[in-house]
Amino acid sequence: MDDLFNHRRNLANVPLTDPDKNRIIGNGAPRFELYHFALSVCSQKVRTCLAEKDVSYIAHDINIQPGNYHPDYIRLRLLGQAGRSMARGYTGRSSVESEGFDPAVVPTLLDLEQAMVLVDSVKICAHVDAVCAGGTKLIPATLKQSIDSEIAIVDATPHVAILYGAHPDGDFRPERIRSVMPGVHDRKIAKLQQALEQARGDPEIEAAIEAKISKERAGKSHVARPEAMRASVDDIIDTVAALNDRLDDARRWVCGEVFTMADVQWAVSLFRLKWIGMAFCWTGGHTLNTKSRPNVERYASRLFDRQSFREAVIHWPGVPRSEYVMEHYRDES
Ligand SMILES: N[C@@H](CCC(=O)N[C@@H](CS)C(=O)NCC(=O)O)C(=O)O
Repeated sequence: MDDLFNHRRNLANVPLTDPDKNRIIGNGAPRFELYHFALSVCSQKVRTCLAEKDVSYIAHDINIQPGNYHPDYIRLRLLGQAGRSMARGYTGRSSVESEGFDPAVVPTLLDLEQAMVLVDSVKICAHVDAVCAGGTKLIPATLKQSIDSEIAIVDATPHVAILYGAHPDGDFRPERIRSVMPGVHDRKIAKLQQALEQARGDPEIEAAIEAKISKERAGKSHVARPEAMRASVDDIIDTVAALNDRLDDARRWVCGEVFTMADVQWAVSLFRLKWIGMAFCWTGGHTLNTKSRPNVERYASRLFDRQSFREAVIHWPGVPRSEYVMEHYRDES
């Protein structure tokens, strides 16, 4: 396994030479290598987790838009598939647990000490917390059950649907997203078809790319169906309302007095909602949701002030700003 790990890692890293996008984060010898994308929510969860743990890692910011499917990256990622079935359908969610394994996404984490390839931000974050003694203990055994239950809720939130698709009764997404998303699935499929032609003769990569094409076709159909998009947005509004009911003044963080992995995941999720124009889930005053959710509002502002989150998301180079989050950049000189 170590030979295969090293071989695939070396090949995947050949094109990753731009020093601004391929750099070491933190001090000391890096224990991990992370393939990620600045704007990707799942990458943001992992970066925030790594910042909380205060570990050093090699970060490769790979451009996944509109689909930079380098076969050597896919080959490396496939080492982390671990028997999971490939994702072929689309519900607007990206949970590996419910949707399956996608060979052409970020994040992927390498544990260089264990020669291990990890896919799925949920599993990656749990692994990092388990093997790194330093920094914040993010999954203390006494809170594991409630942390897992919060993480499952965030993991099942249809973040992907609201990025790629417009609400049929009014597109609230930032202007930059509204202008680039039309036709995105067709552009991804075209790129994948090119990659498929290049991969002919390598059945492992062919199967992976064919599965990804099926998923993108299903994605195209989801965002084109008004009832599917309405359901995705309603699902998120309900999820935030339920979070509001679980939070109260006595709880600083979602599982109690200590900051945990559940807060890492909620920070990223709630910031994405705000970034995309869905802060109305807790501020109310919108035709899609009139009710305010004050517990979520207070909780979100605590999360967005967290140092790890500011470093890994708000001020991470390459995370585009949307008109909805400009207040978080006011302190810049
Ligand atoms: N649940 C998976 C999701 C991975 C995923 O869907 N990543 C997205 C970004 S958040 C991606 O790379 N999308 C690019 C594409 O599908 O082409 C995880 O947490 O690792």
